[in-house]
Amino acid sequence: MVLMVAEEVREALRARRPVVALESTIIAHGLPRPRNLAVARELEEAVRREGAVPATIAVLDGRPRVGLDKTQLERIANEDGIRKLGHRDLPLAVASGASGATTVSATALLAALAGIRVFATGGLGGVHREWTATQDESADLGLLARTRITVVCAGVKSILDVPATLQRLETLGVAVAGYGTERFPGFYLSDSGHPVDWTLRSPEEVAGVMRAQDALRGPESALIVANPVPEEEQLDPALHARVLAGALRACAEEGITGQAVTPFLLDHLVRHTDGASLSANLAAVRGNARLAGRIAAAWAEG
Ligand code: PSU
Ligand code: MN
Repeated sequence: MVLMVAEEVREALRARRPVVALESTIIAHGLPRPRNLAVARELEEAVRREGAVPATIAVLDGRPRVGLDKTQLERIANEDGIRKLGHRDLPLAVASGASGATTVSATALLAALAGIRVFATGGLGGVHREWTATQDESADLGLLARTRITVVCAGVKSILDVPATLQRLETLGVAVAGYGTERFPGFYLSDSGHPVDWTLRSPEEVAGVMRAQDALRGPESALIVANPVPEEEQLDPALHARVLAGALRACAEEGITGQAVTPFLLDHLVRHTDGASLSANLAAVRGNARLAGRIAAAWAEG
């Protein structure tokens, strides 16, 4: 098979021990160097502390890899020219021997192919503001509508049109639950200002929903577990609103489009909040990795 699954991950899957998939776009394109490599390692460590095996996913020299060793993780963090790969890019990268970091859509697809059921990320992609002009909606949403995976995230990135994204998830039939909250989290913020219809309060409850998904044999869609960043670690909402407005303006003025939009906005926020957005982002991802580890453990129990 074209998929290269690391030995440790393969062993864990065979023995039905908990495994958590981690994406690599956040490392290559979502966080500044050299902090990104430290974060990549820290996320794997957070998963391990919950008793699960981490599987960071990327494509290196045309080979999709599920679980990276030390050198491979360093390449994703530091190599120039690492591409950003959505799921549609995978065959192109494989056939041409390219190297790239995988977004939520590509990571979820490869994780599911490898037999991994739980996946942690920061914030999902979604419907961008200005959608009527650009039609920019992340491929994450469509892929999650047809992939049986549980994604632990801090909601969708707050640079997006959050209510439009929630509506798209409803239309696409993707299950969404708040974790310990009745509010949909806002990535850098604990509360996006929008409610969720369902709340789950323990890893066992999440695993119960996953089992019900399988028992119902409905469409092979995902479960989104929206886990808020703790309030004391969130970005100041007033600062967030102000800097985001500037970021969106700069994006339009500089004519940034397509795949470059998300990395541009995230980077603008880091630079204009004196790193505060980075701290909030890291707190969110860390919490998600931890929770995903616990969910994977509850899932493996059953
Ligand atoms: N979450 C983060 N940082 C990121 C991303 C998510 O905290 O960089 C990435 C994910 O890989 C997600 C991608 O799939 O951004 C969405 O990009 P786009 O809007 O171009 O689909
Ligand atoms: Mn996009």
